[in-house]
Amino acid sequence: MRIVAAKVIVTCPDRNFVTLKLTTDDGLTGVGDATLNGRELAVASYLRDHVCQLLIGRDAGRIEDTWQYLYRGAYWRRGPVTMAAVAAVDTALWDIKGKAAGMPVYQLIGGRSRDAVTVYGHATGATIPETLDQVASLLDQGYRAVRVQVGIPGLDKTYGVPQGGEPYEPATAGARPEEATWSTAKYLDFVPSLFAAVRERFGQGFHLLHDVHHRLTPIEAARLGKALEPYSLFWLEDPISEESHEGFRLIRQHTTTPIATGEVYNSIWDCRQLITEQLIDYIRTSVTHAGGITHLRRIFDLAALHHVRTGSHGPTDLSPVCLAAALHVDVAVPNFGIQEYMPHTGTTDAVFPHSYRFADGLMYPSEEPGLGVDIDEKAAAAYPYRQAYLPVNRLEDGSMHDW
Ligand code: CS2
Ligand code: MG
Repeated sequence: MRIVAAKVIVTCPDRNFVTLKLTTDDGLTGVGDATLNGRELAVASYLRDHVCQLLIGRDAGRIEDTWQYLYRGAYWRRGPVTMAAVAAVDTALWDIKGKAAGMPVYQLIGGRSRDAVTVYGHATGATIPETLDQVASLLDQGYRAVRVQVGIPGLDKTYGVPQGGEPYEPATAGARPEEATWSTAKYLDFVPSLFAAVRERFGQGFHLLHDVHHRLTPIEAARLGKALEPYSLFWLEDPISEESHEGFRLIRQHTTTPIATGEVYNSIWDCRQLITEQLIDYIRTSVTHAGGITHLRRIFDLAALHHVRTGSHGPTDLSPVCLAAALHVDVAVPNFGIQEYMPHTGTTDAVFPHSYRFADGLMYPSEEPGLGVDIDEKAAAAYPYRQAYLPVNRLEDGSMHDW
């Protein structure tokens, strides 16, 4: 089973996606997501100009060897661009292997460890009442876990809060990133009242999550974690920027609020210390940004040894190909925690036909051979790439800050 074609498809049905499609000499195809929000063309070029030609003629069945070949062989290892490219190849090869074996991929990675995948949905609003209404709607749909975000009085834009009623998409089309203003003081003063309002109205009967989105110092995060303890959060996500692992140690010293991080990590080496020293409770690495199914399982296996559970990143800026693959991993790994689920738009779903499904707060991976997702190249061709950037954040005095 030799690879005879490797195609990179860039499409923009509402937002940009980069997909790798591999074809073998016996006509099997496999797809992999390589989308890196705001830097899509860098990964597309890495694949087109450096990787695709290396795949032609290779034995499609040698997934681990191909992973090592692309990782070690690049000499320049790790990093978001390289690992998204390696991930796309790896994911496509698992898709092909499942089709060749006539089995869904989860059967190839150990079979089911559970009947379904618990997901969390996003409730967000410019005001607390708006967010509460979204919580109510998600609970009505059967969600057992809800992430809440809210606008902060005095700040024009806040992470996770859509502008103008549009579905939330952080990257905005244009030649320059939008600039937002941030105030930690305004945020820390206001955000606990959101959790008080949620628990007061809906009680404790569901998991409650929040994404700080990398914006606090360790002591500020410790203070927030402590202030939110009465509301028994499932997790507080990305409280600080991820480079400094010591910062998590300081947070741990002050609060028992569970901590999740890892969506911007690209390899096991980025999160090994946090996992082995149990400085976090959930690891949020994703199939697309952490080197594919092969490497993600390595990270999750290490986490399983250290009481750390999975909580994969699943925003709409990762394609349905990534979500399909994530559900196969989620249903198989022993230390599953939860999966993020932001439904893609109908236009995007039409470009990426798939057979995974959502029902009553749970998701089910496809039962078809392979991953159970594909890309409709004709439909994709109708949506050319549009330059878009993630916002940047500045403090009120103009200093650059983490977005
Ligand atoms: C976020 C993402 O979903 C999340 O947890 O952190 O929405 C993140 O902002 C985007 O993926 C960035 O592209
Ligand atoms: Mg996040």
